[in-house]
Amino acid sequence: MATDVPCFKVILCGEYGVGKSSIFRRFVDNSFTEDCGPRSTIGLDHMSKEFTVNGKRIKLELWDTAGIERFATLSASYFQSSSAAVLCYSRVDRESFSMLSQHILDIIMHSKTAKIFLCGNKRDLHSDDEITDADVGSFSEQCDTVLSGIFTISCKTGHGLTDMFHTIVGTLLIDAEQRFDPTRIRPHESPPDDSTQKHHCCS
Ligand SMILES: Nc1nc2c(ncn2[C@@H]2O[C@H](COP(=O)(O)OP(=O)(O)OP(=O)(O)O)[C@@H](O)[C@H]2O)c(=O)[nH]1
Ligand SMILES: [Mg+2]
Repeated sequence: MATDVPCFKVILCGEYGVGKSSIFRRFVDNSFTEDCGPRSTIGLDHMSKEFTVNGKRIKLELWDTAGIERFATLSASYFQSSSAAVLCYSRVDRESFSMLSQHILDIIMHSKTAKIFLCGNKRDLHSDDEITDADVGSFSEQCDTVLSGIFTISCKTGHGLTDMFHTIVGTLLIDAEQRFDPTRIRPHESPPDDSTQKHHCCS
């Protein structure tokens, strides 16, 4: 059945083990698996869900792949027509944090349209070398306007996930409305004729 509900494709990105599939599972059925079985996601998975944001119905289609896929050729189709990328790192894995710039380059290279949202997962865990808010702050300053939002979540406790999905969807909706703002389209206005243009040009 045809539906007028706008749909946004959102992809999960980031190093292996940061919790992309855990975010996906929270999204799908609000579950969490401590032991995910085989270590890495193989291939692709996607699932869509409808939300109501600011009184508007929208569909979010979330895509998951393995962190290792960064090096594989399926990248192009994964990124294709995505509205947003949730770029994940683990708060207790500094390596995953230092790889963020590389992932940002990948996203920008493969998708002209995707807004990038930074997501620090495993907030429930602590380590001596954990990523601090100051680390995140200075990284986002370096990124200038590249990041459209910054979140800290825990897939284990569920902290911050609903808020993250709602904020992402809200941001995408506002962006889409601004780009297709009907008040900026004036269909009944005649284009300036040649004489008008000449008048301006020669005056
Ligand atoms: N304590 C804690 N563990 C988490 C959290 N999120 C994920 N994990 C665990 O981290 C491990 C890796 O999570 P995945 O969701 O498989 O990570 P991934 O990014 O999909 O990994 P790849 O598919 O290999 O790229 C699993 O054992 C999860 O249970 C969290 O918020 N807190
Ligand atoms: Mg995975």
